[in-house]
Amino acid sequence: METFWRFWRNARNWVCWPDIRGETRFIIVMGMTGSGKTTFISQLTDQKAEIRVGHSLASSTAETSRYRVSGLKGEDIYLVDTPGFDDTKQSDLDILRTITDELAQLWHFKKCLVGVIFLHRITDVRLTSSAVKNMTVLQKLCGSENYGRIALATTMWKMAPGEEEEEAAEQRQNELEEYWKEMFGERSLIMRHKANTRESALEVVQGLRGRVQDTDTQRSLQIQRELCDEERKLEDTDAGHYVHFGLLKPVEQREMAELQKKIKDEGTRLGETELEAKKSEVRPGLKVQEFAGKEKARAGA
Ligand SMILES: Nc1nc2c(ncn2[C@@H]2O[C@H](COP(=O)(O)OP(=O)(O)OP(=O)(O)O)[C@@H](O)[C@H]2O)c(=O)[nH]1
Ligand SMILES: [Mg+2]
Repeated sequence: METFWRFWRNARNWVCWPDIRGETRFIIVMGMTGSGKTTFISQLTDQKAEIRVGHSLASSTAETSRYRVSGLKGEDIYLVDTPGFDDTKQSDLDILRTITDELAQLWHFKKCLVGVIFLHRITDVRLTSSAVKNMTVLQKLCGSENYGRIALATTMWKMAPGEEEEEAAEQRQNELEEYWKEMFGERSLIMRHKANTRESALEVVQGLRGRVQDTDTQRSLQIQRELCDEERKLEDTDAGHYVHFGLLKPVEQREMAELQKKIKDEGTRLGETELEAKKSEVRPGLKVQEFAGKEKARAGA
């Protein structure tokens, strides 16, 4: 029922928004909380009054919102702001649901999705588990066939002033690029959003727009295929499975993965029963995760 109401709310949102014509293109902006997603979008849109950059320690963006890139000739591009995982106010599952709802809507209403811009702070001196989680979810949402529709860009270069800091930041960028190339197989666009200006942000948007063919935009992302075409529940998608079960012990994760593979390979009812049994076995772990998320939200409220 909840899913129905969420879907209806979003559907009404599309219908009641006359600005969005059939040829409008969309780009999703993702990244860790505080990576500068909203700031990046605010540099490109005239909808300044609606947009809220977060200057406090708490996560800022809780919902997805669409903003039109201003000043583009002959083309309508909307950027979709999203919350980042490891938010201080919501659980990862809620965030995933928010993002996947938007992606499902785009596919359902046949909107043209160019791809995803993923932002990462160059000032982060370690690749934290949170950063890895955000990138892994990105992989699983898109699917390897769509890695060419991803732009990976670093932000916050201005916070590394001075020759030494700049050099250290360049060194991190090189390491990060190696890591990204391993994860995304050299197909994604890698950029520096260095100047933190409209021009620099526009370069990233146009860089991605320029390399994605219209035929590519007609292909579903992995999560769109899983949710809309295969009608899977979120927890049974690759990304959902990762966020749901990512915190389980490795042995439990392996058992779950083996059972899922068995179902896929053999399509057996037995495999499904076993999977359900395994899910109830690990459910207490999931409950702890959900509870922790809700507690976090309560503390932030
Ligand atoms: N120096 C510098 N500061 C930035 C940059 N991008 C964002 N900031 C600052 O970083 C803080 C967080 O920026 P946001 O744009 O709200 O980050 P976000 O990714 O949208 O964060 P959530 O909504 O919480 O997920 C704000 O104080 C921004 O002014 C950048 O490129 N350079
Ligand atoms: Mg934000």
